[in-house]
Amino acid sequence: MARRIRPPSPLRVRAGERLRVRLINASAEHTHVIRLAGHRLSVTHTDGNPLVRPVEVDTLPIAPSERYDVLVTAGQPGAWFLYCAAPGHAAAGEQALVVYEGREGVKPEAPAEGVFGLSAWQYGLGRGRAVLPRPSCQERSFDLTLGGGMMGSEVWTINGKQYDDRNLVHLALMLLSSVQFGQLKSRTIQSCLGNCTDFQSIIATLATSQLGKER
Ligand SMILES: [Cu+2]
Repeated sequence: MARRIRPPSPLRVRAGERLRVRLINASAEHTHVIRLAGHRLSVTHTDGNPLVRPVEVDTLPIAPSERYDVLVTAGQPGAWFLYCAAPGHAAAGEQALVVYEGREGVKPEAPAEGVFGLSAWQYGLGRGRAVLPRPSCQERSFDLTLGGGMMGSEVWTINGKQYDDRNLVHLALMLLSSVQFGQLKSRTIQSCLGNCTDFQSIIATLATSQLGKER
């Protein structure tokens, strides 16, 4: 923790309400372990993508840049801390008081460090829900062999070929599209583009379709 932060004003809730809480870890390097004392967190979305079904946990570790949506049922009238259970974090200010209407005078339990005995979110617990339409055309597979970087060279290649800046934009679109059209495997992108015969035409076609033009 670089410095102590000032806790925000108490969050007011009403008994029986269902709250949607959107959490973003905007730090560069800390995983924060979020907990609302006395309540379970029902994880519904990861990075904005819906899960097949919500996952109920006591704590939610959030890595840098991750986003989560959770639902909380306000069924424990009182005053509770929403806080980070990572050692030292709540004491450094990562805490907000959640107060039920009519329970303003209640003294909350102090935030407890650690997650011993508590269930924690982990990636294996959730499965993403398909939100995009299934491809209507024939599936094809393309093997893309990546080179460079950790492979020992500063020259980044795909199937031994370099791409200029313009193509990098197309490549980014293609990687986005690969999520839409199939599964991005370690070195294989499955695509449904029936007329593509080589990598260059995949990029061009996907870029076109991503931009909403007729293909
Ligand atoms: Cu933290």
